[in-house]
Amino acid sequence: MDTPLASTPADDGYRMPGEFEPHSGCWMAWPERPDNWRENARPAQEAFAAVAEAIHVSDPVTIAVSNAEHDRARALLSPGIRLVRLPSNDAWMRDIGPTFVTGANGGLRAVDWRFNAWGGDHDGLYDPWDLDDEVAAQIARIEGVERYRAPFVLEGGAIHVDGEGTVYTTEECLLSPGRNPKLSRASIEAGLKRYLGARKVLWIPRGVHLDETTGHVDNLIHVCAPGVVALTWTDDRTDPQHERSREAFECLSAARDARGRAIRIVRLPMPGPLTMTRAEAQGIETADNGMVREGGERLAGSYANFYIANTRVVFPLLDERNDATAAAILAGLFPDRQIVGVPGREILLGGGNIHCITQQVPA
Ligand code: KQY
Repeated sequence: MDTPLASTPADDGYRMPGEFEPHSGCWMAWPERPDNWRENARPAQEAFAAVAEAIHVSDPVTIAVSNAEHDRARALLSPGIRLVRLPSNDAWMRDIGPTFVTGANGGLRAVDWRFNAWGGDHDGLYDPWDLDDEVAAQIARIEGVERYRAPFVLEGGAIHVDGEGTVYTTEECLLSPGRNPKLSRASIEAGLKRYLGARKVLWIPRGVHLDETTGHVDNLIHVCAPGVVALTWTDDRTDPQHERSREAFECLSAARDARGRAIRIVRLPMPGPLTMTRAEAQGIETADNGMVREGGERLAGSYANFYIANTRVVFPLLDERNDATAAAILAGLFPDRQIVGVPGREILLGGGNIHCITQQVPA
């Protein structure tokens, strides 16, 4: 089982289901690196624990944790949340975990993408990233499922799917020089289709302004159902996000998905603009080959960065002026699920949000 399969999911009739399809569980990882999470990651650990508890009401949660942090995590979490001793360089399970694919016969398999910390030697966020790159294979082993090792760099946050043949991504991210500089757009598109069991790739130009992942699609949009997309939006034409969101809106309005449907686009307000305070920045340690944080820097906050659990949608509370509006829009998009807000600022300070720290296991 530790040797990757030589075929691809498309060869074997597997596909990545939409996140809105049923789950058997959800994986997360425990934050601890002090050069990304302020005050030795203690506030972030509380935020991650709150996300885990909110999801666990609906989807059984497993958290990967280092030996050093195991007991602390155990003390903070409900007994029903499973902890697995599995080290990583940081805690972005969407990006370091496997993307699960399912077969028509109900089989479950894992896709293990190559991971290079969002840009490798070109503009990666830290070095080394070797533990992160091992996580997907370890999770496949723990879940007892066979694994495909994709021959190119990709993170789970760089893609969204509708489960019916459509992949959504951004050019800014997947054509960035730090990921697959030797691959053409056509080969990346072919790789996405083969490893996600998809037929059509919709390329949105850019992601969220100043997103340090270089434009992850999961911070800009969320696929809520086949043919229905939530898009982060600001009406403020002077804000750099306006042009990015408008481009995405125009691109998706003109597109047809793999089934030939027009896409319904629902706008979610952009929180803020939000910035890191000087006190928050001072609580983050500086390290060689790590991230640099400064007070006043703008944060890439987005309500689109939520997790669709079986019975609820867990979204980040980011801005009192907009949280209730975001919740009301999500309630309209997900009438059969409870909408649950969890404080998201501490996660945002690390560079992402709830979608970035979770990875669903399809039922
Ligand atoms: O957004 C994500 N999927 C990951 C964010 C990584 C930030 C690292 N500091």
